Amino acid sequence: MNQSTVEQQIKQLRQQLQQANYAYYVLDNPIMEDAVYDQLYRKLYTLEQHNPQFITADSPTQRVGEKPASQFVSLSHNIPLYSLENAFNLDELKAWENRWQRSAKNTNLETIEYVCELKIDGSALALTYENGLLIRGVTRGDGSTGENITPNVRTIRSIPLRLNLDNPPPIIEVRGEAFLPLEEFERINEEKRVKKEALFANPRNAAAGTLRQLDPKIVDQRRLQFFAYTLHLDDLNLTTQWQSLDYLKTSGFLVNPHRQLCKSLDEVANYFNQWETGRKDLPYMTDGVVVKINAYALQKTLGFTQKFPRWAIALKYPPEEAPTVVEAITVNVGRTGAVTPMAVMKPVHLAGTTVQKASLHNGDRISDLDIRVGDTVIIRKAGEIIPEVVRVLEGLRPPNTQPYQMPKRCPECNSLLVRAPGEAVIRCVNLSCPAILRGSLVHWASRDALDIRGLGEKIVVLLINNGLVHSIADLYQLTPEKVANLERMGAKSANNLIKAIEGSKRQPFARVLYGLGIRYVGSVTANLLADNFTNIAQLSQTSYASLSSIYGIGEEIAQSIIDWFSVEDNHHLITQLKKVGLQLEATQSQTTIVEAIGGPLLGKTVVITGTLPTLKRNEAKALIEKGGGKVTSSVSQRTDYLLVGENAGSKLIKAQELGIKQLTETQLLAMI
Ligand code: 3B8
Repeated sequence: MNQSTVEQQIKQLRQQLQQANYAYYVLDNPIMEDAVYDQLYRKLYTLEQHNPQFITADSPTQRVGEKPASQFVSLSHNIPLYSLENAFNLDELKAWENRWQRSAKNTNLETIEYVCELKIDGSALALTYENGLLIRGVTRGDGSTGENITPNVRTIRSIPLRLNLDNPPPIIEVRGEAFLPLEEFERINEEKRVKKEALFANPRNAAAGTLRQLDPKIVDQRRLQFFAYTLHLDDLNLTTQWQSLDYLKTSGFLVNPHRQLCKSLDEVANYFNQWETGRKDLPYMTDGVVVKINAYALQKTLGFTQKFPRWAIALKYPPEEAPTVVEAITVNVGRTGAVTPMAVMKPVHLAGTTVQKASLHNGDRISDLDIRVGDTVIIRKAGEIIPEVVRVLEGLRPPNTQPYQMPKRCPECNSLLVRAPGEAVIRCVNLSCPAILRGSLVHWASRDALDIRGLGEKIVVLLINNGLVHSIADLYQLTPEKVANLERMGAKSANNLIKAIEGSKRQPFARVLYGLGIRYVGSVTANLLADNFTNIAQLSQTSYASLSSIYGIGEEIAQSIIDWFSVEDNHHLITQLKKVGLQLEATQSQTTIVEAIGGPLLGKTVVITGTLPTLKRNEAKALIEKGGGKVTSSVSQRTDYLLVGENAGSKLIKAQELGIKQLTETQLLAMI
């Protein structure tokens, strides 16, 4: 092969690989198989190795530099890299609008355009391209001086080494956010966990830490990505931020697709609210929304303060994760006897509330995460629920800490704790443990159960400690006189409490069932039971089979109900509750499906297949359930009937093989 053919071939390969890279990393729309890419890459690599005179900086083979840097060199930014001012709510956003309007008095708000972008939680980078070629990548640093991390920047596949422009400008600076996709962040931390190295606290730290890695090979293994969001170009045909984003996209950058042009702060607020939940489904971290004035002319008029541009602001979402220090680990015994460890922490602000306690779930989780007293941890509030500890910042661990040991004995009654096989929780199984009684009473009085106002944990503890209450039924023996003797209880609150307890006798059957605190019987299941059983006697005598045939009651729930009624004390409790007048029968409206008990399909499992002549699938299902049956989706040994319609497929064949009885729609209708 002569020199010019080699050069030609190298060029062609490079072009093919560049296109493939762009399609894969930017468009997320691969144009060739990975194996094909690898083959072409290897071919290019070999050709270049034999003809080093043809190696160019923008070759895909040159993304990962050979040698680790000994240190990074500081570089001053030609144009400072400002950061953004923060607004923490919509009022502060409005205040910002008022402020910029005062400095640009004659702007007409009717014609204002804001560009909203998601605020990517990563690390800002400034990239310089000379004649289309990436020559430099620098971190933000303090805004005026950053570090030259070009070799690392080159490993980021969504950063083009050469701009995708026919006539690239002589010089252009592109700014954006380098970030680690969440999946990649988890992978890296998992790898670190295995190697027993300190974990990264969050994707932002992980991205920043990776960019400052001296060995580009390590950077290359951690697949960073980059969203471009501004450009600085001398000869500017572009007049708006929106156009610039389009320009960046055409030049070959990854631009976040979720941008939006808004004509008022109301529209901005909508965008912000929409992404508050939407962002949880994104594969990368966002911590707010960036609001920018679209028109460059107005941006120029407004200019910058010492620290920030006046024409842009970050509207932040409340943080859902925060670091704090574990001051103690305590255990809590719940009403089921489950022993739950809790971290007591230095109070910290999180998603709008002050948090001091976090659930640690169970002993296994504590040892998996190796949470110790004294550790700095990251806590997270997922939705509205109790915060949890997500990880330990092991680098901040003080000396002489000890791994945590779960207690062997119940902290309340000192009996030995038990761990059932296959379960992560340990339990106190002493039925007279005060913690269990306390938990049961608090649950009985809770809002979705009997809703007894004024009977919270503090009063429950007082009642128990003064020997006034030994079971739920004892609540109904209390009198205003007995209660008024308790500390901090006046005559009035004593009366109110007794009234509230009396009032609970009118609560419907379903709430009583829920209040009993049968394991796995939440509000929904309790309602289902009240719908299916006329009274508690009927429920207590039912079989496992008929319970589990109720749609919505799985095997675990059914077994738990059977177990509960097998305890003698529980029968005693029910007798007492009945005596004092609690609702242990379903009212009329709750018994509409009571025909199900003893229905023609009682305890039978039915699978539906094919198109039925008149009934829709959900209608057939409702009918089967009305008859006491249960509908499942696949045919097995346990299927009793196959309801067959037209064009039945593999389910029919399987049912025939297993000798399962078949039903037609007409037969079903006749039955029920
Ligand atoms: C001006 C504009 C800083 C930023 C900016 O997703 C400025 O625009 C900036 F001085 O930091 N993290 C974004 C993001 C960050 C910035 C930005 N736009 N989308 C981000």
